[in-house]
Amino acid sequence: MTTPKDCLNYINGQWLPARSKATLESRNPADWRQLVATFPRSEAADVDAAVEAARKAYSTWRLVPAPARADFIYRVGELLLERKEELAQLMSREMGKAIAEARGDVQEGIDCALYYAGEGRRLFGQTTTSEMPNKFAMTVRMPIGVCALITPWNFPLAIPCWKALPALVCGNTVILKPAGDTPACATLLVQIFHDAGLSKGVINLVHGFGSEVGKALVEHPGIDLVSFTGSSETGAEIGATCGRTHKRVCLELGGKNAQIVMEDGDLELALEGAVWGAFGTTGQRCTATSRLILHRDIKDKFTAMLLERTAKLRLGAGIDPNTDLGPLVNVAQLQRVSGYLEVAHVEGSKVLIGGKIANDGDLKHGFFFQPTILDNVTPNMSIAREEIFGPVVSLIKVNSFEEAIKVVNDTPYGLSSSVYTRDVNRAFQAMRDIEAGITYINGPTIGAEVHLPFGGVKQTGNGHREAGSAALDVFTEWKSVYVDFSGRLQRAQIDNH
Ligand code: UN1
Repeated sequence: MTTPKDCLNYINGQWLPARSKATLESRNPADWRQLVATFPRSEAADVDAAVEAARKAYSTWRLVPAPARADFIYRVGELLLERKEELAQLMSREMGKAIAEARGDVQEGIDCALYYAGEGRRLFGQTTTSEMPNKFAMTVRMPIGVCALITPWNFPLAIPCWKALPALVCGNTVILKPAGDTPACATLLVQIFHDAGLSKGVINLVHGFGSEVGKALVEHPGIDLVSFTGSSETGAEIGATCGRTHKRVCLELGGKNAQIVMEDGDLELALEGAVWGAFGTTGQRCTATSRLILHRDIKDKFTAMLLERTAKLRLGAGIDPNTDLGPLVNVAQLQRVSGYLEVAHVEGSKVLIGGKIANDGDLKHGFFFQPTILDNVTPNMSIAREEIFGPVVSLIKVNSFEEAIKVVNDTPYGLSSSVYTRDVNRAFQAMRDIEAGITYINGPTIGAEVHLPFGGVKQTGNGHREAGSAALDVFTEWKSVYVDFSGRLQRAQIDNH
């Protein structure tokens, strides 16, 4: 198969247009004149068909032994590996990230496939004692049913894999609703599931707008679970609807991640981390570093080092191996980031470098924004509290380690965090006191690995974790099973007291 150009929905094992036949376009954010793909603008009727297929498939897929389900997952991993370069190139064209990072995104999907393929032979429960004689007790994981997976554009391969692979190995069936900015990546991923031989209806793909397809999925009575990664505003709406309709819901929302650099830290190392954390993926990661909390003794020196390095970063199409920063994903994101620069100005912070749309020469047909450093930022400013999702980092000066921790925690979010220090006592204090789902010691805020739980506290989520064995708790229900082999009625709490 060649790279998809006219993407379709995948429902009950068939590639289909939207019932209405309406289509939308996916364009290259580095040069919006290039059309990457067209894709269906689906509606509630398409969602109904996908839910019907997934419900039907669930009745047989849940009975397939988990190691046999895992064989398909393993095959998906092999095919992702075979097509890694093709996927990475497509991703880089479709959403703009630098090609090395696009390869990393695909690799994260491969890692996930190998991890969850192994899970097919674990899915451990517990055996335990019973308070009654001749009675056996154990717990088993049960699949939940039909899962709607609503995924973002910033990790077009890794995030659908984080969600779909554990869902499937646990015996659920899936409907994927990918972001409208990355339909071609999602289509190629689902093509790989198809090629792996998954039976019809086990995975389905419905393209379209969140306000149409996403909404129809979340409201649909045939959906048992919604897993969503995206903005806190949309997450709040999804959570409310799922609460009303009694669906399990897993939300991965915003972040306002910080890196602390203490006066005893290795400044060169902290610099590498800050540049990678703030400007990797053009700042479009939930885990991106958007605040640098700098101890007063090193602030001036570290700022000078950071400026020198930032000035050397090269903007360009992600597909060009010399590019450090690709474009923002679309014009709305460009406007959002520009809007935050206006806010930064009004709030009284100072632009040390960048701060503008970049549109010289080859960049003029893309959605590029200069890597930006803001100084004189205080923790109460909205640029220090709200997620920007672009290449903008705020510098905040602190006088002590205690103050640094307080500032890190002073946002509504709690996804990732980092501290650079050589003091082991401070490191352990940070691990204990930072309110976040992820804390790095002497590493940047980005770079989570698939076998550890991923997610955050406070408004970053709703208490669930993706990836690792924690994802199994999202995609299964526990059942407690008692087997009484005494041959008589035994009344717990009564006959033994
Ligand atoms: C995200 O930004 O939504 O830890 C996911 C990281 C990546 C995943 C980011 N492995 O930065």
